[in-house]
This record gives sequence, C-alpha cells and structure tokens, in this order.
Amino acid sequence: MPEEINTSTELNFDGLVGPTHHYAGLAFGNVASEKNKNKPANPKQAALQGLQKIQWMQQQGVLQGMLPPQLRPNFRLLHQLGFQGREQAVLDRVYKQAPQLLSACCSASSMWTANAATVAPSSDTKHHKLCITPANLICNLHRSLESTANYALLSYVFSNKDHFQVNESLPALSTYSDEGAANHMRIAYGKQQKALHIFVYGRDSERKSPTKNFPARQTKQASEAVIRLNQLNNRNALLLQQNPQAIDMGVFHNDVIALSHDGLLLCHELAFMNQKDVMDEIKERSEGCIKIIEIQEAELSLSNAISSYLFNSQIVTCSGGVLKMLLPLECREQEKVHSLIENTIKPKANIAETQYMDLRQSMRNGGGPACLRLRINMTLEERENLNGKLIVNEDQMKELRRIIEQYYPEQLTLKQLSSWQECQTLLDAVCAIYEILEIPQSLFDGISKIPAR
Ligand code: SUG
Repeated sequence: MPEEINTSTELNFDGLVGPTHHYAGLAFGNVASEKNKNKPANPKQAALQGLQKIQWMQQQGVLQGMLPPQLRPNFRLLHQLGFQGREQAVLDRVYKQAPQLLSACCSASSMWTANAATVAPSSDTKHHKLCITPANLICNLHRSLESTANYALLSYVFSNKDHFQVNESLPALSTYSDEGAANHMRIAYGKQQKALHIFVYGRDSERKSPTKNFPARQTKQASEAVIRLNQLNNRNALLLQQNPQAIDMGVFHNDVIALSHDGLLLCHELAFMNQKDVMDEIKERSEGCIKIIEIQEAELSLSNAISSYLFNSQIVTCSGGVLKMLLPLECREQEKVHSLIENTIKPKANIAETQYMDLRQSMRNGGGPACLRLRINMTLEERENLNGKLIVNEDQMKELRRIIEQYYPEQLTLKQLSSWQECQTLLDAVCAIYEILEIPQSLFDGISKIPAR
C-alpha cells in the first residue's frame, strides 16, 4: 500500500562515529567515561559497530538516517584558549601543556546524536511544522563544541521553511544547560495517536543543586524554553524532575533510566522525583492509554541498570508491526538483567524478539544504542523536502564501509592526534563521508577553523 503523504513515520538518525574516537574521561558524572579514561580505542571498530546497528535496523524494514561526524581537531577552541600559530606547533604545545584540551578538541562525541537536538514533529506543533532545537551541551567543554556545527547541519538539511523550523540553541549559560532529546520522550498514544511530550530536567537553576556527587546537566529553565521554541502546548508537554539519587549514581541523562516507544513507557522506579504522583499524572493525561512498565529496585538495582544500560535500548516497530528490542550485549552478560528482559519485559511489552548487539566501543564512553540516535518523526512529504542524502541506502552504506576500512585507525592514542599529518588523513575521511551524504563541507567553514588543505 502506498504510504500516505501526511502519515508520519519515526526515523532514527544515528551519529556515525568519527575517526578520532578515543577515551579521555571527559564526562564527569558518566561513570563509564571515567572508568575507561586513557584505555586504547579502536575507531574503525567503533564505526563498524555503528554501521552494523544501522544495517540491522534497515533489515527490519525501517528507514534509517545518519548524521556525519564533525571536523576535528577543533582549532577554533585551541585558538580561543591561547594556542596560536601553525597547526603542528599548536598541536605540539597543547599535547605537552594541556593534553585534556587536545582530547576535548578531538572528541568524536557528536556520535551520540540523542544529545544533538530536541525534536517536535509537525503533527504536534502549533503551526504544524517540524521543529528542531539543537542542544547547547554546555555542561562539558568537548560536547559544547558540537552545537554550532549541529545548527549549521540541521539548518541546511531542514532548510525548507514551509515544513521546518530550526531554532538556534539556547544561550550558552548554566541557567539554560540543554542536553537535547536524551532528556525528552514523545509518547504517542490511543487511536488518534495523540502525543505527550515528557521533558526531564535534573535541576532548577533558581534553586540549590539537588545532587551531591555529580552535576545535574539539564535545567528546568532549558526544558521550558525548548517547549516554547518547539511550539508545543502546555497541554501536550509535561515537565518532570529526574531523581537526584539516580544522577548521583551515574544516570547523567534520562535515557539511561527510562525509555519510551509508541504508547509504552518503560522506566526504573527511581527514575523521577515523586514517582508515584508522576505515574498517576501520566495515566491521567493519557486517559490510561499509555502503558507503563515500572521496574522495581528489587528486580534491578540502579547500579545494574547503569552497568547494563537496559533502559538505553531501542524498541523498534518492524515492517508488519512486529516489535523488536535492540539491546547492548552487556544486558545479555548480566544474568539477572537478561532474565528480567526475557521473562518480564518481553512478554509485558509484547516484544517478539530481542537482539543483543556489541556496541562496546561507544558503551565504554557511556553511549548505548539509544544515545547513538536522534528520533525524528516525518511525513513522506517532509522527507521529500530534505536537503542532502542522510536517509542512507545500501550503496551509501557500502561506500561508508569502504571509507572506514580505508582511513579509520584500529588504534588511536593522543600522541597520534598530536600529529597534524595524521589528523589530515582523518579529516580526509570525514570529508569523504560528507560527499557520500551530500552535505557541503562549506557549511562548516570557520566552525572548527580547519585550514584549507
Ligand atoms: O555526554 N560521553 C557522552 C555520552 C553521551 C551518551 N548519550 C546519551 N545518554 N544520550 C556524555 O557523557 C565521554 C567522552 C570521553 O570521555 O572521551 C562522553 O562525552
């Protein structure tokens, strides 16, 4: 049956891992990132694991998008911080004097596209246009670098103003600290597919921080602004506070402790503040149409939820309407978690099949399956009005694999990143990826201050 022009379909835009992927322990409060600091990384394997995930999704009959890596090193940051001169001299000095800065300006963190932006599909917005607000990611230096390039990329791809509105990211201030869709769940429910947008914040910037150990990244003020910018009504938006106890254990984003798909919400009992009231409110708002599966601490401790990344899984509606669940391999390796998934979650959520996937390269930096994707609901007409070729087909996948095989290193150390010659080879790979995705490199001129080569 031909797809109707105004029916929307959810696409996942996965971030392709960049060739500078490494472990630098840059994300305080993300326990995996800290634990794996300075361990050897394999960018080639990381990118191939990402491609394998995309390919699996395509095999399930779903359309899959991709966002390319960003240009690194970001010389703009180094110049701003006083490292000036020719490229090799700059890299030598920063490697010697501030190796953490070299890591930050080379980070491949844009792979976690769940943090790239927050999206509201046209079916839910006041003016019936698809709205996108890129996140400022100001909580961590290396992540804050992503924002300008994300804005440039998304403004280009979604430039048709009859269909799309791409907002600027929020002011780069702690008051408006925004981490994108990782703290947002759109739950469509009932026969008419009404949608409830749940925004989860960690702290109210007008109050004392509720956490003791780790920073609460998302602010209430940021979520409120995104609700306004994305043209949502207060009727279809719900603002919740994350449980500070969870943040203090290492739940640095809501998508580490809760997930949603269609009319289903799967969460841990310690995900939100005042959780009982929150659950009642969700039921009331959706007239009982949202199905909630709440996992108790006795069934799965917070610490096992974090180490397995169970809640960072993806539920997928495959062609024919069958539901499958894509989980990180770590969920199969922990017996208790595995049994909970197979014996409780699977039957309760009507999941026909579970697929455990090796995404360890990303997992070691705290990025599971759901972190790697940005969900965008689009109609056929909207898809036809996109610029670039981000919805990837088989030929593009083959080409991408070829580039990764050819250019991506199997081992990467900071020493290698301090060589301008080495960096240029990696930049060639990223430029080749832009070509395959039909994204003009000129969009990023001036953003990372990469000299013409
Ligand atoms: O922001 N890790 C990322 C992981 C992001 C995961 N995203 C979601 N939960 N949606 C972060 O903490 C580590 C980089 C390093 O240490 O090299 C890092 O940035």
